[in-house]
Order: sequence, then structure tokens, then C-alpha cells
Amino acid sequence: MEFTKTSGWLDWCAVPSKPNFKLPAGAIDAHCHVFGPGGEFNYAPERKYTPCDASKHQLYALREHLGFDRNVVVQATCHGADNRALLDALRNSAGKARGVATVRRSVSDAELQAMHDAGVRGVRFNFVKRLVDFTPKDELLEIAGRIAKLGWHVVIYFESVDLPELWDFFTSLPTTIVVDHMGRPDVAKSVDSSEFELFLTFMREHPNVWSKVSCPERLSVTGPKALSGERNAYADVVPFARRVVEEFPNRVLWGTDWPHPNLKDHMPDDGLLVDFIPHIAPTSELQQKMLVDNPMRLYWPEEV
Ligand code: 0GY
Repeated sequence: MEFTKTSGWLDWCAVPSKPNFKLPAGAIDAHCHVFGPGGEFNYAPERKYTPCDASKHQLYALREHLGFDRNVVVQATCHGADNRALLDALRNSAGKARGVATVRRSVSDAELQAMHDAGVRGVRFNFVKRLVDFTPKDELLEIAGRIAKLGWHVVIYFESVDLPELWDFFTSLPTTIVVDHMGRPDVAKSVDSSEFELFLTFMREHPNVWSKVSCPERLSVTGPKALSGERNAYADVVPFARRVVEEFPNRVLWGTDWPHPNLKDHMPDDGLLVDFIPHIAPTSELQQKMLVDNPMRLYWPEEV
């Protein structure tokens, strides 16, 4: 079937630079997506955007180019709860990709088991209103209870202003919880603002909560321009991500977010994004935890 991209949609960067930062051996890109290809895996009728295609082959080529060893592929909302493209990517990864799916209450135990066998280790609950329609909390709790039995975790995506309202629901979840992109802080505010402090408190009080310190390109106000000729793009996001990494070194993950859905101003150079890492995780010990040890514990525990 033919699809027309959402107007103004930016395609992913076809020629990313080589990062200066050398990733540690076994590094995992723990947040990325595949889109279609739409001709093979239709985009969901209920989607809020239509992306450009971004295939598993292109994702795995980027992994080699940047120097990652493995991927965690996260179901994107343009595929709804149709996980075929995700499962196809996992099954064709030679064991180098695991995944996070989106499911509805109607999913059968046999379908969950088939997803587990393909490499799914989590489900994503999305609360970003521009991306999804509302799902009742009792449905999400029911799903969380079922996937907990498989040893999976829940990935949550929300805007920072919505954390107070969602707090009780999040803290009632029975699994490990992984927050996408630090709960999307407003980086125009101070890193000491009450809003970001609430997020840190959320992590402090709940040892089952982890965070992806990803997506500077999505959170940044100053944008990709480098200061003083260095490869230090998205500098305004650094204090936020660094604070999370330094306080919770055993509960942070990092990912490229390739192919970067819904960016309207600029498309990041993925090589430059990798060069963001040493600014937020300045020691080799922190880098090893964030890029290798933590994602291995969550997604490949049998190898740890
Ligand atoms: C991200 C961010 C976004 C989109 C999605 O599944 C999605 O459509 O996650 C966004 O638009 O902020 O993590 O990819």
C-alpha cells in the first residue's frame, strides 16, 4: 500500500558522521525504532503520523557505522499494537536485538509467548497525547500483571507536566519501569527546578524506576550547534542527563532514537548524538554501566 508522509516530515540522516567517541565493547543502543517498510508492514489506521520508511537493514547498518553491538527496538506508535515489523526485526537480528512491544488487553498468552521467543522483554505505555489515544488504566494494569509473569518490564513515555497526575498509577505497577527520555524535562527551566526535582524524587523513592537519558535533540532548546568548535551539540540538555547518570548509574540507559520520529526543526546527525555520551557520562565506569552493563541486565539477563 502507498503511504504519504506527514507534511514537513524530516527523513533520517542518510550519511551520519563517524563519532569521535569510541563506544565500549558490547555497547547497546537501547532506544530505536523501525518504521515499516509500509509496503510490507502497514502503518496502523489509528496512527497520529505517517513516517518515512526506516527498515531493520538500515537500523542494523547504522549500528555497525556507529560502533554499537546490539539494539533494543521499541514499538513506535505509527504501528499501534501491530508488532509485526518489530518482531520481524528481532527475528532477523541474529540475536543482536531485543524489543519492547505495544499490546492490548485482547493479546493472547500464546501471542505473548511468541513475542518473548522473538526477543520482546517489555511493553510500552504511552501517555503523550499527541501520539496516542487514551487507554484506560485498568487495561494497562491488567497487561502489566500479565507481562510481569514473563519477567518483562514496562516502558513509560510521558511529558514532565503530567508526572504528578500519573504518579500513583506508575507507582502501582508491579514491574521494573523504564522512563523514556527522563520524562521529557523542560530544559529551559533550571536543572534545580521543582519539576525536574519531582522526577529525581520519583527515581529516588522507587528503586524499580530506570531512565533513558536519551533524546537531547528532542529536548534541546539551543539545538545542535556546537560551542567553541567542539562536537558538543545539545549542551543545554547535558546538566539534566548528567545529573540522572551520576545519581543513578545503575539504572540508566541510552539510545539514539533513530529514525527520530516527529522532529520538525532539524534531523540529528547520529554520529554527533554519540558524541553527546561522554558529556553526560564522563568516566569510563559510567559509560560501561549505561551502555553495556545496565541494558544487558534488563534485556539479556541470561548472559550476565
Ligand atoms: C520517541 C519519541 C516520539 C515518538 C514515538 O512511538 C513513537 O511514535 O516514540 C515522539 O514523537 O516524541 O521516543 O521515538
